[in-house]
Parts: sequence; structure tokens; C-alpha cells
Amino acid sequence: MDLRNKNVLVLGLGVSGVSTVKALNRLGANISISDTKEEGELKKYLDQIKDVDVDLHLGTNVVSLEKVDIIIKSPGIPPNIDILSRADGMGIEVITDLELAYRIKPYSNLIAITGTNGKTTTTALTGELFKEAGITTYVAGNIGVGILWDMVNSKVDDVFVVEASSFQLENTILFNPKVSLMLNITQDHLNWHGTLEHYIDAKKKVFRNQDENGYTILNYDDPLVRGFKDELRSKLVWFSVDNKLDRGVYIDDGYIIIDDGSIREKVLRVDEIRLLGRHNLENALASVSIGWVMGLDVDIMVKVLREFSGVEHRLEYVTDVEGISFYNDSKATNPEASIRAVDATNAPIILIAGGQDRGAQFDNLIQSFDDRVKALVLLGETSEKIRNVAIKYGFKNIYVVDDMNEAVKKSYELGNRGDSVLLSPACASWDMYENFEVRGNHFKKAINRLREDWHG
Ligand code: UMA
Repeated sequence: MDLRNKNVLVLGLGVSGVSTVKALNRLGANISISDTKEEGELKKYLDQIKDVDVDLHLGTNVVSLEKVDIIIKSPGIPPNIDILSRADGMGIEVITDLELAYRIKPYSNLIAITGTNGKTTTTALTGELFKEAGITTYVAGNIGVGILWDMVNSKVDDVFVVEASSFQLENTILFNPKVSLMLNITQDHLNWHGTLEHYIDAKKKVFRNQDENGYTILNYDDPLVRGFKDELRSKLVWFSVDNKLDRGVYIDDGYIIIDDGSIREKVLRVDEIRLLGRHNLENALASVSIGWVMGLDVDIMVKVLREFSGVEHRLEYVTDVEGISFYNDSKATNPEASIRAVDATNAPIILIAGGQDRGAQFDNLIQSFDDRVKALVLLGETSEKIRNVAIKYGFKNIYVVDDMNEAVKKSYELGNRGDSVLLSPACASWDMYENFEVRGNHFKKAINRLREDWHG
């Protein structure tokens, strides 16, 4: 796509907007930017494009579209705002960075991963497979990296592993990845998409334009996703945690199997994977499926699967101290996320929880313990609230502490060889920390300190 001297409006200057502006500058476009935030709030992003000549409209999305040829919309911007209706009326194309990335380099080894849950882990793990194989790999998209700047800097043979959100897919038109993957679909982002059907339609755009040259990988265990098979023109590959398939990637007798319909290859034992929980097994099978269709060596996949400890702050394996395993799940900022974490972690568990009080109820979390949690170590605003709920359900082994160092120390004292210490707060971090990343890092630092003390 030739954008030289084209008038391009970048709507929204966040992570994707910055990457888009830098790429458009390289491609010779005339760039204008509109964002409802004021200059002060956008400083971090404006600093990154200070050398680019742009026409800025800050504090507003009310901009003349008279001379605009195309709009690149930040994914989070809802579809129904006034400027987008006006653009529609004037026949101005509105696309996301994902679509433009494809148009710039349609020949790329583009792998697009979508679904409601597990996208980020699958994307990160898949990226590691290609990197381990010595291939120049870009991991981009919803995972937190604007794709366009990487795309303009990439070479023909480089691989892109892209986490594609429904927001990004919604405004795609020609987007046609070499491999698309659908993990699962449950209700999400309905306030943005309007209905579940619209949300599903957006997700399906990941394979909509694929033909017999492309691969579509679907989760056989998700009935909704399984139904998409009739809509494909691409080569279909299934993966399944629960079912032995005639062909595809599945589990048999404790092993991950790649089965091409005649030859079955054992990849590795499921218990060799460091990632925890059924949902992560689904993510691992998804990644293996991608590796398989892209022709990666099984040995390389085995090595990565044995070593990959997850995405930082999401059930991330940290270390082992005297036989006690420590897991950082600081990203769990609501009780549902912590219920999943408890479910996925090897018992007995010492659970560190608590944080900012946003009015959440903790009954379901305590009831989910099912004798798997042996002690609760609580900190932050909600510690008393969680303690009272736990007592109500007859759970007695509870310790309220002042800070993370104390939480880690107490957990270690309570632990025996074979136990897991799990930080999964079920609450936001803002009562004590700037964000969940800072909280997770503090947890890891406290463990390191413990380790040093232990080693004397
Ligand atoms: N804005 C307007 N007008 C509006 C609304 C917003 O001008 O009516 C402006 C905002 O003031 C802001 C900019 O648009 O400055 C924000 O754009 P954005 O929300 O699209 O955020 P980015 O920083 O560009 O981040 C986006 C993704 N964000 C969303 O989809 C909400 C990031 O995913 C992604 O990592 C990044 O692009 C790089 O590709 C985040 C996310 O929350 C992690 N995703 C959702 C999810 O995972 O559930 C889909």
C-alpha cells in the first residue's frame, strides 16, 4: 500500500497510535492526530514522536475530515463515536493498525492468535518457539506492542506472532494471516461490541479472508469454536485437551501428541510443562499446533515448553526455596481470576491475597478452596474483609500482615517441602502500589531476599 503524500488521520495516541505515527512517517504520509486527552496527559506518547512532523488535535475528536484519505483508529476507541459516523458518511476508510500492517507487508509470516482467554500466554509462548528456532520474531498486538513500527522495520522472512483482540479485528477488511488461531469464545466486551454476535463476528475476521494457502487452528473442545469449521476455506487444524483426534494436536496417555493422520509423534509429557492449569495446557497445545504447521522442530518445541514459565505476573513460576514453589499471579485483580489460579496451582497452597477494596465479594473465592488452600496470608485494604468471609466459612488458618516482605516471610515459615506459595490478590493493587506489575515485582524481590537469607 502506497501512503506517500496521503493524508492519514491517526485517531487515538496510545501505544498503538505511537507505533502507527512512526510507521506512517517512514512511509511518507501526511499525518494528523486526534485524541480526546490533553497534551499533559499524553506527554509520555508525544515524547516518543517529537521528531515527527504532525498536525495535532488534542483534547478533541472533532476534526475536519475534508482532506482525510484514511483513518487509522486506535483499537479501544468505540465504533459509534461521532467522527467515525461522519467518516462513514463521507466514504472515508477506517481501519486499525492490524489491517494496515497486513496491507504494508501482505507476504509476511503473520500468525494471528485470538480468543477470549489465554491469548497473551499463547502469543508469548509461540513467540518463544520461533525465537528458539533462531528466526527473527516480532511479538506484537494486544500483548502491548503496536505492530506497525515493527512491521515497517521487518524483513520478508521474519515471523510476526500477533495477539489480535476483537477491537483490532473489528476494523480489518483484507487482513489475511498465514496462520490464524481461535482459542475459545465466551462473553466479553459486550458494552463495546453491542451484542455477542457482533463480538463473535469480529473474532471470526481472523480467518475470514484466509484461503487454501492459510491455516486455521481451532480448539475442538469449545463447541462454539468447533462450529466455525464449516466457514473455512483454509486448511483446518484441530487441537484438543479432552479428545483424541484423528488428526491434530491432542493429549494421550499423559503425552502431547502431534498426529498427521498416519504418523503420531510424542512431543513431551504433560507434567514436563512448567505452565500450570488446564487453561494453560490448552494454550500449550495451541502453540504446538502453530509450531507444527510452521514446520518447527519438535525438539525446539520441547525445550521451550519445558522452560517457559508463563507471562510475567500471570501464574508466573518464580522459584523454589527449599522445596516450596513460589508463583506470582499479581495480575489477578478480581476474585474470579484468583479462583482460576487456586484451581490451577498444585496443593497444598499458601495463598497471599488482599489489596484495594473495590466492593468485590470474596465468598466464591473462599468456597473454591476445597481443602487445597492450607493457609491465607492477607495484606492491604481488604485483609479484614477477606478474613471475616473466611472465618464465616470455617477457614481458620489466617494471618494478616503489614506488607509484602512480611507476607513472603510468613508464607515461607508456614510452608513445607512440596507446598506452593501463590500471590493471587483477588484485588487491585492501588492501595499499596502504582500497579499490579510493581506489586508482582515486589513479591519477587521479597522472595529473592528470602533466598539470600536462606543461603546465608
Ligand atoms: N481515545 C480517543 N477517543 C475516544 C476514546 C479514546 O481519542 O473516544 C484515545 C484515548 O484518549 C487514548 C487512545 O485513544 O489516548 C487509547 O487508545 P487505545 O485504548 O486503543 O489504547 P492503546 O494504548 O493504543 O492500546 C491498544 C490496546 N488497547 C485497547 O484495546 C483498549 C492495547 O490492549 C494493546 O496492547 C495496544 O493497543 C497495542 O496493540 C490492551 C487492552 O486492554 C492491553 N486490550 C483489551 C483486552 O485485552 O481486553 C482488548
